[in-house]
Amino acid sequence: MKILVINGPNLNMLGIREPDIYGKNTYDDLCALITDYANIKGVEVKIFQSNHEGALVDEIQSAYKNFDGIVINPAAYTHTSVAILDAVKSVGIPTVEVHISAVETREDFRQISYVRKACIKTITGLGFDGYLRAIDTLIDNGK
Ligand code: CA2
Repeated sequence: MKILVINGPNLNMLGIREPDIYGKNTYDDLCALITDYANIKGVEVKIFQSNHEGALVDEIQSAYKNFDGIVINPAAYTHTSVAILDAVKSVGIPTVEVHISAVETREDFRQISYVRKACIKTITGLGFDGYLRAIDTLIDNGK
């Protein structure tokens, strides 16, 4: 099984500020956690991060026929991007939405998620472990 993990803007800044919301671990720590877990589970994983909406759309499109599942944290684009929603719909690949923080307990503008409409599951508030639970969800979904 091949899983594409997509991270949106500013997630590469994890651990630098706002540790109370996102924890004190870095983006490199997150990538290592995901890679190690994928190895244990015997799945292939590619991790992609961009601050650019179009680059995220391009990456989702490139998954078509190449990946069996997508884990996506579109970060701020969660709350604004119809383009990312349409891209996920267009490839028809089972996709899980992840947020490190409990977005449902935060500001009003974080209550909208466009991509959620195209996702089989949403995981919030579990910190970095949310990505691992998303991988579990995709593995179970593929059985
Ligand atoms: O909780 C999440 O995973 C978010 O997707 C993270 C986004 C935020 O815009 C979403 O509403 C929820 C933010 C990405 C990281 O932003 C940073 C802010 C300060 C310091 C480091 C990273």
